[in-house]
Order: sequence, then C-alpha cells, then structure tokens
Amino acid sequence: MEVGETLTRFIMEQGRKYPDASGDFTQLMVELTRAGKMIANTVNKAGLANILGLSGTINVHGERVEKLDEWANEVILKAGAGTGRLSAAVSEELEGIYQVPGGQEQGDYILVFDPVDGSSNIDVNVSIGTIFSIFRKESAGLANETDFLRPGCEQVCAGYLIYGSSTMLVYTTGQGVHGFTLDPAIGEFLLSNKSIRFPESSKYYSVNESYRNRWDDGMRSYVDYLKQDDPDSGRPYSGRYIGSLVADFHRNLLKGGIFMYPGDSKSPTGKLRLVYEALPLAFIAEQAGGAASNGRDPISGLRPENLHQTVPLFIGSAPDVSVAEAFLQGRRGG
Ligand code: P6P
Repeated sequence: MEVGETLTRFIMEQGRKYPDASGDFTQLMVELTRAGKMIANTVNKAGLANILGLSGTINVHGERVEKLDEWANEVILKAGAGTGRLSAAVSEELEGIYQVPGGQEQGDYILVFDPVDGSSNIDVNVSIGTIFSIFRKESAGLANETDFLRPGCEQVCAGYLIYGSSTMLVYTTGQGVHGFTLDPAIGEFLLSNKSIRFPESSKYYSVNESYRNRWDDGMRSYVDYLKQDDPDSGRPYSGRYIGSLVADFHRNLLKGGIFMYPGDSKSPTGKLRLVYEALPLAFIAEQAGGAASNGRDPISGLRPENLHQTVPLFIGSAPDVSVAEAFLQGRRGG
C-alpha cells in the first residue's frame, strides 16, 4: 500500500491477511472512522458549533463533563451500534457497560474508548483526541465485565484520532502502526505515515512538573537526569507538555520521547485510565518499537480490576522507559 491510499482500502487489504476474516472488523473500523470525521468536523468549528464549555453534568469520576464529551460519546456509540457488529462498549463517559440494542445476537466485538481526551483544551484550541480499542467478546451471552477486564495483549485493534492542525487516525491491529490524515476536501482518511516507528534517539519528555513535590525520589532523580547536559546521550531533553495525552503521545511517537503521568503522594495510581487510555496506547507504542510501563511492569500485561481504574503511565521510546524504570525502582541514581 502506498501513501495516499484510502483507509478503507488499507483496512480491507489488511483484513485479507486473515483467512477467517468475516469483514465484520472492517465494517466496524469504517464506521468508527466515520464517527471520527463527524467529531473532527465539529471540533474544527467548536467555537461556532455551540459545543464549547461544560454540559452541566458530572461523570463517573466526579469530573465536569464538557458538551463535546457527551456529544462525541453518543456519536461513537451510535456509529458502533449501527454496524450490527458491535455487542457492547465501555466509555470514560459511562459508569457501566453499554449494551448495544440487539448486541447479544450480533457482533463478536466489544469497544472501549475515551471519546474526547483532553476535552478541556477544546476551549483554547489545543489538540485533543479520541482513544479506542477493540476486543473480541468472549462470553456467550450479554457482554459482562470479564469481557472488558482483559490484558492489553488480547486487543484486536487499538487506535487514536488526533484533532490538531490536521485530523489523523493512528492505529494498529498487530501488523505495525499506520497513520492516516483526513483530507477534508474529499472526506477521506488517506495513508500518510506507513509503519510508524519510534526514532532511535529521543528529544522530548512530557510530564506535569507542577506535581514535583508529590513525586518520590526516583521520579525526581529521573527528571533531573533528563535535564543534565550530556550531548552524547542527547540530553538535556526538551520539556513538552500539552496537557492532552494523545497530542503528547503522538509527538513523542514521531519525534522520540517519553510521556509520564506517575503515581504520587496525592494520587498513588496517577490519573490516566488503564482500560481505555493506557492499554490502547501501550499496544500502539509496542507495535511502533516503543514501550509502556506502570513504572514496574509492562502495561500490556496488566489485567484491569475495574473498568475505570487509573494506572501510573510511562510510555514512549523503549530505552527511555527502561531508564525511567531503573530510576523508579532505585536501581539507578542521579
Ligand atoms: P494534568 C486531560 O485531562 C488528561 O486526561 C490527559 O489528556 C492529559 O495528559 C492529562 O489529563 C493532564 O492532566 O493533571 O497534567 O492536568
């Protein structure tokens, strides 16, 4: 497949590599990306679409919900349900499992997603994103929590959309990581970044340093290490923190770097969600030659204990994640 090919054709080509492929996955992906186009269209005119600001509701995490969060959540659920291939879904915006009407009989797939990650940035025109992951449903009847509390290594597909200077879809089905850019003129995602790999050397580190006083010594020592002057190891890294996980991850994927949201004295397991944020991005990172860790263990090997649990996240270039773990585990000092 060459740059410029359409996403639909790429998905179908990829699907042909699975002899037993029923086309269900292709249909689901096509519909999810159509939802992404709808979200992109709204995000790109947010100020005019009466989509800014708060919805007035509080989500399951006690967070104020932006209007865009609620609207995008509905768009994705409807798109998935409309395929007849989706059985159920879990979203950051929903407390429990969303059972697709008639989903028990149809589709073998289940979807987890964060409809708009970093949504508070929409009001100030900063890039935001959608994160998603698809599993095959294991249970015979209605999808249950066990279907959703799966280790990342069982994901069929993981991806994100980033609504920035352009809208991109980046996803993997375990055959590498591929990026598609939305051409607004024709409303098609076109292959723009085939087989994305983390660069050999890194340039950036991303962490909210305002929390430094809550970090443990290993975390402080690691960030101080990244700032030391050592040209042979490419240090000091540049600090870049957009406050939008997808945007920070995407920049590090393309330019090399590490994103960190550690546990700290106030939030021992951090803020980011394991099921629909860390696990999908970990699959992508590993498929791009990178790594993702909770500071001790690979994210992709973790089996979630509940749908909305948080997890410390260190994700990006594999050497950087490995050095971070050494500092965090006290195996390495400043
Ligand atoms: P903090 C956005 O709210 C988000 O969930 C991620 O997109 C982002 O990386 C993180 O939280 C920012 O959190 O605590 O640094 O503002």
